[in-house]
Amino acid sequence: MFSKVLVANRGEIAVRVIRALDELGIASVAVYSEADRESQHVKRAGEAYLLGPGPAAESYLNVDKLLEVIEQSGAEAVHPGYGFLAENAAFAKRLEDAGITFIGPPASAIEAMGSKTRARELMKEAGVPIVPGTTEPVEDVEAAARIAEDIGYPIAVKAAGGGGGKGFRVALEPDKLQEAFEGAAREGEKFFSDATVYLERYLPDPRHVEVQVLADKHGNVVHLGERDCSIQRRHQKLIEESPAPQVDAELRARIGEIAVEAARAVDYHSAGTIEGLLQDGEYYFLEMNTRVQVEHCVTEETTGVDIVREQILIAAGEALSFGQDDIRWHGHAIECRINAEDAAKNFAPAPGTITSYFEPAGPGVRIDSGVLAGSEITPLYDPMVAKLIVWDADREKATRRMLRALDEFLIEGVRTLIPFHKAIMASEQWANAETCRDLIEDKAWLKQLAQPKPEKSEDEGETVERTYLVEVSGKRFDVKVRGEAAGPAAAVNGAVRPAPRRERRSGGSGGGGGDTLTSPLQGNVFKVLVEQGAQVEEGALICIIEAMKMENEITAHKAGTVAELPISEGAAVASGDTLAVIK
Ligand code: MV4
Repeated sequence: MFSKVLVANRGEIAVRVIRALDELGIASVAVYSEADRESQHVKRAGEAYLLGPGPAAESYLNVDKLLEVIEQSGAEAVHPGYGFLAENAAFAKRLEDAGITFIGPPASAIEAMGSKTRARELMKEAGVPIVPGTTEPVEDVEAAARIAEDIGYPIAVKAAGGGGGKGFRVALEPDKLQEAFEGAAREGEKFFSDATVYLERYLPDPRHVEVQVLADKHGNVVHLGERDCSIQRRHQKLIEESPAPQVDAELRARIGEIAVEAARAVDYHSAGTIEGLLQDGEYYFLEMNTRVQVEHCVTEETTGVDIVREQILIAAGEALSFGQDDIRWHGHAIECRINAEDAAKNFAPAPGTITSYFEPAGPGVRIDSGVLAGSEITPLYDPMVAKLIVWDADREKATRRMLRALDEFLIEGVRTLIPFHKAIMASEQWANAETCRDLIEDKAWLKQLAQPKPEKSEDEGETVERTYLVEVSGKRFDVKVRGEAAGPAAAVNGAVRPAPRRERRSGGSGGGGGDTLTSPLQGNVFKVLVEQGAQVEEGALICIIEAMKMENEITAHKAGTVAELPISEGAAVASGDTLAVIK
């Protein structure tokens, strides 16, 4: 067994891995960026090393610096978490070459599954069902048009280097194919330096169902059942559950076997996930994620298997201590991702400092998070603040428990998806186990989730909400007072009236003062959707800023005329930069 392991990640997953290491009696080494000096993962680890400045390219993705720290610390193995270097075959290979154990699959398996066309080819050979379509790259639009006639419309065009929905376009009919083809190729080139695309039949209303597998280095492979992750927005999963509502024991055994075959086909070891589409009882392989996933927790809750601990034991060469027949599933688990985002404003990132933080607890409640009161949610990284996972005997009870836990969860200072999750959990669509796609796209429905400005708001003239204790004839009432940020409510509180600000710094898609729309984050302008002089409504899409491989929609903070538009596609912007002036 290892005596010291380095965790090459941050946030909740770094804390999760450190917890597993603690329980195994293994010393932990954290790494951090300048933006993460005060982060929980740093404080919880046995020792910690600075990697570099905030941007991931200069810190969490800096392989040379990481190798230096690995040597300096004497760590024998590295856990990559998810994101960052987790599915980087070159990184896994460099560790292998340096005699350091990568707590993950062999570099060859990462590579094989990294190319989606290669993965489809391998799976087809192994007898794993794939979505009907090509396993070879499609040369050009003309070739695509010929092949598409055979597959039949609608057609999904996907980038070979993609995954998770990047470089995914749909052509509903032949005259839309060129646009879809070029869009997918462009995005593939941009994000993966690979313009290769392939075609699939587009399934109109599938469920996203994925199977968790564990494989050791001795040829033992088991599956831990499935998760349903159909509630997504722009390919970002928001809610996951296990078991999948549409999967019974028989189907579970069938798709479990498919997943085990898929893992065997690439000589897999470690934890992995086979993602697929389920439609009308048919299961089709989509891609394999060669890492521990954000949503692994729901499977841990229903099976009792500690997936991260198993990853570490497998990497150390131990054989799995259980077989397929030992796996039993109990009850129902649901996970809600608590992101610092504003659902009422196109899910715009809502970075800031968490001023109050109180986690729910009680029976069947689990929180995986990396923050406390005082933590800063920086626009540099993923906006996930915490994962709220509940378990109960069945789906209906788990839903009530989730609603109760969401009610207990108090996060102040930043806007979060808590109101969004409450609304989904209380919806008829969720109760009927529908994908809720119409709700997530319904601007009017989302608008009613608008949250008052966080208490610390420095924007004048905006509504904030505060809670006061009032006793009337000895009975206690919590009275919520909504008022102007620097108005009477603040005066009652004894707060100092903040100086008016000339410009909003964290604009983006917030409401409020001034004509200037500023960037809430650092990134690159991916698309500009308006022209100078255009009339826009409040909430209209102005541009898309790409940061950390995520596309962030920036919407107009007010209605008016676009008087200035000092941005162009491809240009870099910093947080606070002016994107548009709307008069
Ligand atoms: C598809 C699809 C329909 N047909 N592929 C790809 C990445 C992942 N985020 C979902 N992806 C899809 N691939 C074909 N051939 C539909 C989706 C899809 C989806 C599937 C199930 C549940 C929710 C979804 C949301 C967006 C896209």
